[in-house]
Amino acid sequence: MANVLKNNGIGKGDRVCLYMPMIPELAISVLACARIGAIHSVIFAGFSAQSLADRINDAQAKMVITSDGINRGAKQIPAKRVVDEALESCTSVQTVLVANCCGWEPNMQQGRDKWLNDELKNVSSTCPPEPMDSEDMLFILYTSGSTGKPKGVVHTCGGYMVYTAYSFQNVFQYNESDIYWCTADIGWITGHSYIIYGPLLSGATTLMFEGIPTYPDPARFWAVIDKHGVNQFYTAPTAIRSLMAEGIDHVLSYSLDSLKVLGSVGEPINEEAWHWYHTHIGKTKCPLVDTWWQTETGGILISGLAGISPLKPAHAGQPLPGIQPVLLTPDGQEMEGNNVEGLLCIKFPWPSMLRTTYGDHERCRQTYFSAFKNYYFTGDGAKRNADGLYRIIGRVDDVMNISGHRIGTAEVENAINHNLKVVESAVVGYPHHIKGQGIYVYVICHPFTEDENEDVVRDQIIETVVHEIGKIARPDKIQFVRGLPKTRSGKIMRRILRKIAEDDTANLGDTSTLLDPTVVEDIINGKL
Ligand code: 7RM
Repeated sequence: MANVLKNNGIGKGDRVCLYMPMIPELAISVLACARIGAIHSVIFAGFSAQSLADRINDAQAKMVITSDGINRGAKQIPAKRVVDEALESCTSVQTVLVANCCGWEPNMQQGRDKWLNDELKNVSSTCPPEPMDSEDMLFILYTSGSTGKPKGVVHTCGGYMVYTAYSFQNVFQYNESDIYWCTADIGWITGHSYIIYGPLLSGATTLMFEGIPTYPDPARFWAVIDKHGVNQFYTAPTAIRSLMAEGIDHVLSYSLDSLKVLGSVGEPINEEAWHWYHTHIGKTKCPLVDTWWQTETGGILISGLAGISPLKPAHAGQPLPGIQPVLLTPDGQEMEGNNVEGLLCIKFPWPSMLRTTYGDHERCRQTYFSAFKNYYFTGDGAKRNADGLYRIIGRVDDVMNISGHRIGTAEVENAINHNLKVVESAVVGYPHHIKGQGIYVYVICHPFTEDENEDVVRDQIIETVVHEIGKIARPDKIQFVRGLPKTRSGKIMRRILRKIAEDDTANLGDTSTLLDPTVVEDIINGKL
């Protein structure tokens, strides 16, 4: 595969975007890039053509690797068609390699598009690895922040690989010949660090799953665990909650005897889900590690070590050896002692910290290193309990966590505002029993025409968001309002909108500074 990349003009430092399902060719493409020093940027295949194009253009990628289609449960998604649409607005891409996944015959543009299988026939099976400096770029991964434009988080070769291997081995206590399974998609950081790099650098057997948890039935995870004798199982709270809702019967036909360690990642795990996971999947004998980290941190920073650390439901626990978290007050004072809550920052660098945001170093400095001088600011709030264990509360910025996926409220607002019916919108997260958070939209529209009503326009707005960002950003609730709560300087007061979406209207706080306090009452009355 590395030779295929080289044959198609890819060399050290070139960017290659991967837009693919969870097939072996995806992991192979990642490793092929690493071998020749090309910088991979995996784009989650649930993103729309528009989001894909934005990322390809930001990275100025020379190549895209994709597949004809994607199997998603019983459905099939035309990946190559999405790439074709994206490339209408990308000039940097010279070659598209297409893996055969569904046996389709997609449009193949002469001179640009090539079947991966054909290319693999024409190359030698040896390819010397490219010598790399430890600080050379390994990959870019786009992630959402509080602005409308996702950032290309950059990780480098040396530190990232050292830290993902170190954290993998220590957190999961992997032993030789164990079978380890992380259910994440490689389109997110968890898949990069804990399906590919951490396990493979450790010589581990890492299981890769192309399916979805509910197909052909909600027992699929448990069937795969029994079938392959999985020893370490690493998944997200949202998956646990949705399988928990399907009932215990799906679990009972499987022994799950092979399991030794359970892991959780992506969002706070609520106590109910924690106990269900620990009791019914781990049969109370498996340590459960709640791993806190971020795209930017590259690897797990706060977590128990399986079988070594004490277990406490809904607590990520202690920092890994070498990591120094602190809790700060809003004015930047370190909070001493235990039983305190504050803004989670990291005091000293660690091997896999992000090095820059691609093409905009100043943005990296501003976002992560300027809120508090000499600290890395995570964007999360956390508590340190009486025993010194950390409990992550959640984001303190305008970033939502929808089923463990990071999405900025500004991104969704930008997408909604593309709909010509929309005058203005405001987006907030609200507690959702399965997804962790759901997307709540307040929208002001132009007057409806005769054949329009709220249901029709609501569907159109959803379609706009799916088109602009992808299905992961599909709004859960859309409320039509006549005005938004704004300060005299014109700023939307999201705090108020968040409280209304959370049904916490008893504590709206001070609304006297609003331009028009009566809109708040109207919004409460129209609450969905
Ligand atoms: C790995 C990943 C990062 C954000 C982070 C948190 C939240 C992640 C946990 C968690 C509570 C956890 N990277 N988060 N893990 N919150 N407990 N164990 O998810 O860049 O996509 O998201 O996710 O808010 O800042 S990410």
